[in-house]
Amino acid sequence: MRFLMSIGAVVVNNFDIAVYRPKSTIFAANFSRMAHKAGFVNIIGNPNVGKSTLMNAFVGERLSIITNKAQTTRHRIMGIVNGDDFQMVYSDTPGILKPHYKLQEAMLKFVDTALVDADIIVYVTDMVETFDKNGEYLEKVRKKNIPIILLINKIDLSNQAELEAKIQMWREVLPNAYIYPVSALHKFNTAEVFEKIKELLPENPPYFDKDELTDRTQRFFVQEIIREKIFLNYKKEIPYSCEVLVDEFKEGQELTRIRAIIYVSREQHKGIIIGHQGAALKKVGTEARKDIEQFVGTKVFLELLVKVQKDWRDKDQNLRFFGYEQD
Ligand SMILES: Nc1nc2c(ncn2[C@@H]2O[C@H](COP(=O)(O)OP(=O)(O)OP(=O)(O)O)[C@@H](O)[C@H]2O)c(=O)[nH]1
Ligand SMILES: [Mg+2]
Repeated sequence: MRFLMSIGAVVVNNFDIAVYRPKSTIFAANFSRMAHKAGFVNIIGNPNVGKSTLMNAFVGERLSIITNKAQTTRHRIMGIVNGDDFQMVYSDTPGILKPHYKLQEAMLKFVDTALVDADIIVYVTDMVETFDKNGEYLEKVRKKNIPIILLINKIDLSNQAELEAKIQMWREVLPNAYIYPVSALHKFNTAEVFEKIKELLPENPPYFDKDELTDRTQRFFVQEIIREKIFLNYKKEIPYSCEVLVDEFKEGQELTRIRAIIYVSREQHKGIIIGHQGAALKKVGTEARKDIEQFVGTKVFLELLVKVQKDWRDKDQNLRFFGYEQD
């Protein structure tokens, strides 16, 4: 099969790729014609490989925030795609890592639950990483008796020979996976993966109302948008020191008033967030407000405050307060 990868009229790359099926087809499907399909399609993988970009591409909405820094996603976020006879419940999850503080432990727990309740696992890797990173999670994936789809993302950064070598390597590592080379950024081959997921969904009644898009609240997405702007505007450890909570959310017909607090884990970080004469915080506020206006569909008045919550990343009580507790 020949795939032409193009963005508009510009051909970015020209790949000649077979879509690899599992060596053993253990998931023979036999659906009655009118059966309803539904399932949890859980996206997992190492940090920064493009999980959130993929989830947004599948769902067709900008639900998860995306930055070029690792560990952007901290929660499990569901994105639901509904059809007359199917419901796909996608979950974006934090990248797999070796935890160094309690926040990271909580992030990893979201991955663990996603591994347990998945009907289909979408394991994401990219053209850069090697399979031995976080090998124990791959072992867990390998042992699952459910369909596994392995996505090799960011193929736009690569070439045919490198890709073929990668596919060969992953066929050895996950012999039962359906392997798809993709570029989530350019939506290359993602529609084909979407169709495959639909085909592999198990027969189930819907888990959520058919008009639901996500399990998260508007407040949550506002917090995430602000966090995204922090990730994009500050360097080094600063974004990792921050958490955002919406403190007030008043919806009006034409104007939504939002007050959010940015919590930092150290006193010194407060000044950096605010910047000289408040310029840095103002920039974050302006960028966030524009996105929030699009999201809520009204004009937005956004007030941002900065507070120190010392070492919040290592305190159970703080983590609960910030919503990192699991059911
Ligand atoms: N070149 C290229 N970049 C991509 C592609 N997909 C995602 N990216 C970029 O990779 C970076 C990380 O993307 P995310 O979707 O945030 O990755 P993630 O796996 O969710 O990362 P964490 O939440 O930190 O675990 C961003 O800068 C994306 O724009 C792709 O297909 N090609
Ligand atoms: Mg992410």
